[in-house]
Amino acid sequence: MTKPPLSILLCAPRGFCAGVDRAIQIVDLALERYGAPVYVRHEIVHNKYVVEELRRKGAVFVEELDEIPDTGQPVIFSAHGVAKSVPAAARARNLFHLDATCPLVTKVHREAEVHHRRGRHVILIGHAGHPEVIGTMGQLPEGAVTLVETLDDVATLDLPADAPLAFTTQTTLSVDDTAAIVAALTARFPGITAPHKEDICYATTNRQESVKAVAPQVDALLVVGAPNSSNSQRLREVAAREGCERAFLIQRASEIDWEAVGTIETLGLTAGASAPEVLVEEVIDAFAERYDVTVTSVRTADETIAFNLPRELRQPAA
Ligand code: 10G
Ligand code: SF4
Repeated sequence: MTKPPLSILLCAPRGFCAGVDRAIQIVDLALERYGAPVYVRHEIVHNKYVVEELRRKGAVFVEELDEIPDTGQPVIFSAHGVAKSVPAAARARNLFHLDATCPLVTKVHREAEVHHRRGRHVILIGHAGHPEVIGTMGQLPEGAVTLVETLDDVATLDLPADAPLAFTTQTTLSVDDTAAIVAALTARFPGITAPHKEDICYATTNRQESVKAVAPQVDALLVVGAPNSSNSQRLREVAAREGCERAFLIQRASEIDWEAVGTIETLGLTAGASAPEVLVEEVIDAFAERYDVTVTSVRTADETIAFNLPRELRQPAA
């Protein structure tokens, strides 16, 4: 039987960003250098496949430091960043810790600190409960940061009109939603200090741009990524907003809902910043079993950025 044709438009850039690449390398190198177990606080990045691969090599994932026994083995903090209390607790227990926080998240942490030192109250735009938001809020004393998630939150902000203010954002937000929230904030508080450079990172921005280019051209669009991955969720939303009614987030090929995807001639495909390329290939293979597939890359930006490893892992092993 002949297969129907299917044109797959593959978004580029997609998948691993420099922060994710670095974080996974930190766990891999720590395992090589110090042997198993290596403890990791929180999923190193929000991807089950990545976590399982590292677990197989000897990483032990925990949510809090008190789940770790007293040990000389390394403890790694996830790419999303941690509150100041976390390294403090590690030091108090003499735990050898390595920080896999993305340098672009650390940049936001330092910004928040500078604002606080200069007497500004910090408004953080982000999603409540997300580990990055918990980490950024935890850079400053309780009450020094107010979280806003929506335009409604901006409208109901209860702050003195003359309070010196600054805002920062989570790095993985929707570029468009955030622009609207920032516009509302600056309309209500014209004196508010903005970040020197966007806090939404280059990877988030580029992946959303590419989806914007592809979504209007396809019958359906799949985002490979985890349900707890903020940047992946945003990609699915962007596709839906660009008019692609059949936009789905899937962890891997086995989650493709063939009925929901329906009859298609064109498919858009991308992956969140924490999703490995092997899972994208798996999805293409799954379509190739049912369709005569042609794959075309739609590239909207080039990415060359790479981050240094922590000092401890750059030095040659003793
Ligand atoms: O998109 P989020 O923040 O949920 O994380 P992720 O692990 O899915 O992707 C990598 C992004 C970060 C580490 C947050 S800066
Ligand atoms: Fe860093 Fe952006 Fe990747 Fe987050 S999504 S790890 S901020 S590069």
